[in-house]
Amino acid sequence: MTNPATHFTHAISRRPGASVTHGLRAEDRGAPDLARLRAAHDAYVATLRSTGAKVTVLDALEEYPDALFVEDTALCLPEGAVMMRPGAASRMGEVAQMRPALAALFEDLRDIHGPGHIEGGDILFTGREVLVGRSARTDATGVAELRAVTDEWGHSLREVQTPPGVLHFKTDCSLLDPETILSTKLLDASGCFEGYRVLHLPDGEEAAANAIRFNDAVLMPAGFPKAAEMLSDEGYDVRLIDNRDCALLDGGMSCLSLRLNV
Ligand code: CIR
Repeated sequence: MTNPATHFTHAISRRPGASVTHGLRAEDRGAPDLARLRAAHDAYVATLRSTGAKVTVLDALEEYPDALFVEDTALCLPEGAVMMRPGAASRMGEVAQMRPALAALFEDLRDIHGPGHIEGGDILFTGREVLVGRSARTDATGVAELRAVTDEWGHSLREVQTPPGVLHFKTDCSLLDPETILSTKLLDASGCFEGYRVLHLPDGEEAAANAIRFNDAVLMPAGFPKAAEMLSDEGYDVRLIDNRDCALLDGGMSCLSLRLNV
């Protein structure tokens, strides 16, 4: 049997709108190049499809500049999906826009009602547990509301801490296989990955931490040669995606899709 944390029948992504140039960013390093970002997004979707998965690409949402970062709107588990409640006020409305797509696929669809907040970028499902990093976007109340659902579904949820100044937990880590995590040294130093094999990003290439294992491929941002070589040497099928423009908006490989089995 394949592991539902690494192997997927489907993914959902959303075409970037022209308004993506106004997306949220912690630090302004310039606006993304729309044409180049769209080309990179097309390549990302094609790479997901090349693994045999069905990928649904939803229409752009101009009123939500960050809507291409669909991962933050929901958590998909084998038992069902949970609609999130983003901590970024400008992103709250993205959840209702995603709901119909998931309602068509999942019989059991839950909602985080609040008052807490939680974003999908702070959640790493490893197959053996659900790790949730508290962050500026994800608070204790939001985590507690998710825990009620994951308890019911029989998953153990462990609350950990996203390092200060890091947008999301998964900005700094990825699951490479059910036993192996790719992590920055900074995040791993918190001890949150005890019991896993951890591969550290080479110094200076921490920005490659947000990768995804998707079926037999590992998608990672181009431009980090030492990290790519390390993963290839470990036997992973590394596929490089141009992430220059999404990186200006603090986005990476995981943010651009919801990955699921139905
Ligand atoms: C934001 O600040 O919400 C977006 N500009 C980036 C979201 C990245 N999402 C993710 O890491 N899951």
